Amino acid sequence: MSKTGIDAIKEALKVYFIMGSPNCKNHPVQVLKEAIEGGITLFQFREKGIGALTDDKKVELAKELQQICREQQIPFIINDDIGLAIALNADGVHIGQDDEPIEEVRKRIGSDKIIGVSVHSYDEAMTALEGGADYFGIGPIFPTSTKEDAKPSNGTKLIEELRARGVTLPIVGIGGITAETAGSVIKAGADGVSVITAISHAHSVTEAAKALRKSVLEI
Ligand code: 3NM
Repeated sequence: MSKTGIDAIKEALKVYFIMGSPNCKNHPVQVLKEAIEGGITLFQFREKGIGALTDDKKVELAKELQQICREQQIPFIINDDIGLAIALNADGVHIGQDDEPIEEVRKRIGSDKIIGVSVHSYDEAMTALEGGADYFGIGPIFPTSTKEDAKPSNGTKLIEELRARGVTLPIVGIGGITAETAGSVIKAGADGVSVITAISHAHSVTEAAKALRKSVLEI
């Protein structure tokens, strides 16, 4: 997918699944296929944590997952690794506050790609906006044990603040979100929810994705 405007991005953020091999109980290819069957709308490859693949093995897995996304017309975004995103012609990247400045990332990947930025304050959001971000990732909304260096959870406060101050850029909430809590994140002003565990560790990945989708769409 090439970037086709704010509405397409808002649509894609609705049921945003993130994973890498350390998050999966079965093979990531199988997990991704089942998640797509359940109705995810965007996929982010995030190969991080204990046992994460590196070098050629990481590239190989990224290619396999990208191919599945292409076949199913699901946008494929890469976490942090801008070089890999460029090499694979991914649909975009997601970066944090410790990564390369967004202006540099934009120059490298081009204007037609999606850039998501994790922000934790109004000021960080404004900097990302000025640098050309396509969406904000805001979290952790709830406590999470998936990201080792996650900040303390802050609920939906920042999402509400940004919307109250007139910010219209697409927002996705992240961190400890489940099908039970997804609705509250959307009600607070997010366009979608981003999850790892709620889908990747589910007994049925397909059913978990379906349940999350239902919670988001019924708001
Ligand atoms: N980023 P789960 S929280 C990747 O707060 C990530 O920016 C976060 O995983 C942030 O759905 C997080 O298993 C982990 O809680 C999300």
